[in-house]
Amino acid sequence: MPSNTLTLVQFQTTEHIPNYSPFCVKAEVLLKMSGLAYDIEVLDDPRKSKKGKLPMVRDGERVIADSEFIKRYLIEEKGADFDSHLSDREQAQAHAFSKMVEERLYWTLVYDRWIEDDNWPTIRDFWFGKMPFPIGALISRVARKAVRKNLNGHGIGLHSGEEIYALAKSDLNALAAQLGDQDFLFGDKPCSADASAFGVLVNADRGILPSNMMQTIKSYPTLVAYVERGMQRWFAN
Ligand SMILES: N[C@@H](CCC(=O)N[C@@H](CS)C(=O)NCC(=O)O)C(=O)O
Repeated sequence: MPSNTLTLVQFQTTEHIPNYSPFCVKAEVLLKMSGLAYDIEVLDDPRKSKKGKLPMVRDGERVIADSEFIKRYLIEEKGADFDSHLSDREQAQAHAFSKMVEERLYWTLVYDRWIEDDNWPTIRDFWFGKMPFPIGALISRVARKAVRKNLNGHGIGLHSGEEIYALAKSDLNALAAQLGDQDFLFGDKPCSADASAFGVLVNADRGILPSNMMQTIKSYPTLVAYVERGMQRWFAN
């Protein structure tokens, strides 16, 4: 029986990384930033969630699906304040940065993990390896096909790997330039855009799932330090 009214429903956590889903990390960071108490429930099949994806938050009878609506819910219904220390212009820039990270950089990571042939066997074994043969092999093939379709629907999957990594680099360049010598994207205090950026960057920097981005991000010492700062601040225990 959960002891807190708020429950974050997300994929299995691991010792290597807060969550292999950047959006689940984002939601958990927002919860931590809000100071509200919450429980965690693991759901490994996102099809069972309200919108077919994770994360999701449960508050008593209410179910809020999607990290952006979770953010809104925390602000509007729970009094959380993530961005009021930013000027209107900074809030607009923070919004643009979080959308760049979620709507573009995230998809380069998805490509990297699921489509890049060198990485796929590790990813396949990690997600589907525990399923009995031939079910795991079959489901992994169907899942990869669905991811490929999603990437093509987004448009990014129509590019070559080289082009996709170039797009990723331009997003990483923008993040590194915005960060400069600050602790967080807009100064010494984190805002909601940091929850989005940290979610993707910690996935690019850490964990046992290989990705091309993992190599790339090492050439951005400020981003690596940013990930470490976020880990210390939000996931030290
Ligand atoms: N817009 C959603 C995106 C969530 C999302 O894409 N979640 C992925 C994991 S990172 C998921 O659940 N994928 C499962 C699927 O598509 O089957 C949010 O902000 O929460």
